[in-house]
Amino acid sequence: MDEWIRQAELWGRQAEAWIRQQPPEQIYVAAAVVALTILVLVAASCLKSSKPNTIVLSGLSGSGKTTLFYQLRDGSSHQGTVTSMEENNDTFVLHSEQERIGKVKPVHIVDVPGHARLKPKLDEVLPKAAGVVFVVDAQDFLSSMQASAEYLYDILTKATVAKKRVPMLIFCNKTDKVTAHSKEFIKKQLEKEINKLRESRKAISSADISDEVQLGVPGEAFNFSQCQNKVTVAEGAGLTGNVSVVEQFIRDHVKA
Ligand SMILES: Nc1nc2c(ncn2[C@@H]2O[C@H](COP(=O)(O)OP(=O)(O)O)[C@@H](O)[C@H]2O)c(=O)[nH]1
Ligand SMILES: [Mg+2]
Repeated sequence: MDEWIRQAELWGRQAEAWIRQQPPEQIYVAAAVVALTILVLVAASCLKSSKPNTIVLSGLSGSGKTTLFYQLRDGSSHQGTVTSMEENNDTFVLHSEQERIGKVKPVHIVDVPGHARLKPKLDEVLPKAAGVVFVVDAQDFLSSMQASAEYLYDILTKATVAKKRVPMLIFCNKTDKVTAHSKEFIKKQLEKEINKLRESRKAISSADISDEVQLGVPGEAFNFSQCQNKVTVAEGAGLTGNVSVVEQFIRDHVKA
């Protein structure tokens, strides 16, 4: 033990003598390089950890959010779950990527129940969102169209979504049913409904308007390409596992 300490002391003295021999500029440059490297590494790790990895599942209740959540996580639909009031909130590696070799970044997915009294929850999760999946029941579309468009309008006019350009995927679900409407039809109808909402909300006295962002181009019929954030429409079925468009959307916006 004593010997070790003596050896260490010897090395310490040798190192000190060596440093004294070096021109001082060289020491300063070396110290500056070390300091700079540490700074860059710290900054890089800060940037990395602040990148959001949260995907928000939204949409009316009954549209299929919970089914989609389980399908993404477990690769099965957990049949028998009733339309729920509780939210699902979990961080996991997508089921479809569990077999992939190498590192896969886990995704944080929040399923926000569509019940009106739970909607404040959205304001809490949207600022952290890397993307929003808006689930629409394509089979029972017509009866829920108006309510669905209103909910969608509320999300698209949020500053946390529009200004931060949070990408959105409108997922036309339940297309395993032959009577389901096509995504082209759903897109057109939702645009029409949002156009109507825009007009009617303009008519309300400005004091009552809670919209944070004006949607679309004044004087032009609304369509999703006018949104500041990117809005895409795709179809699939959570129940039968046809969710690859959702998985792709997640991977595009939560970098592995
Ligand atoms: N045919 C069909 N039914 C589905 C699909 N996804 C969900 N459902 C059904 O729709 C109902 C509501 O689903 P759920 O996930 O609870 O909706 P949530 O209220 O949005 O969470 C359940 O009976 C599901 O089995 C689908 O892709 N196809
Ligand atoms: Mg649910």
